[in-house]
Amino acid sequence: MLDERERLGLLWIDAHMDAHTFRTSPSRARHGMPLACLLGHGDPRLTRIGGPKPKLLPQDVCLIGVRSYECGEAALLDKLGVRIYFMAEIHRRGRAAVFAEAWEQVTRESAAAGISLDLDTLDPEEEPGVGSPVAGGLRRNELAASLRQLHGETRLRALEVVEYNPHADRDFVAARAIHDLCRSVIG
Ligand SMILES: [Mn+2]
Repeated sequence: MLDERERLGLLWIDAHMDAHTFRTSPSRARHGMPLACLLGHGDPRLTRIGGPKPKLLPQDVCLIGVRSYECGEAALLDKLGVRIYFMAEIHRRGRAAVFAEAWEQVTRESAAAGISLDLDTLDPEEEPGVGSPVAGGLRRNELAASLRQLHGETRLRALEVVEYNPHADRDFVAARAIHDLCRSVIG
């Protein structure tokens, strides 16, 4: 079990859950497994990277923007009690309320937290150059506004942006969007 000083929170912003194990994944694709691994579930060759303990506790993790998933991974997160904000809830309650509540959850008991941002969270109309586009996502300016809410937040220690595909990008439009999104938090 992780002690308090070791605990890190994670805001997982993604159209997908990425919470499969080899037992549940139809495709067995490793890129659908990182969140399960971070929570200590899956193949030990993956879960033990960086040491034998789980890297994250379920109560320190929130998913935001999910709208495409399979039942095996949903069942794992449900069993663990990980809070998931599906797009439907974001539309119903408002983006600002959801982000504020999720950030409060991931920092409630942890020393610090990070954000993993998958660009496929964004609506493919605005962000077509991702590996697994799913309709019905967040608008770029909405996401930027949410990240701006965290500007100056000292417990935010890391931000990763994943799924940028330079081959699908035209005239650096998506690259500039990523730059702007990062600047809205750390600029
Ligand atoms: Mn994704």
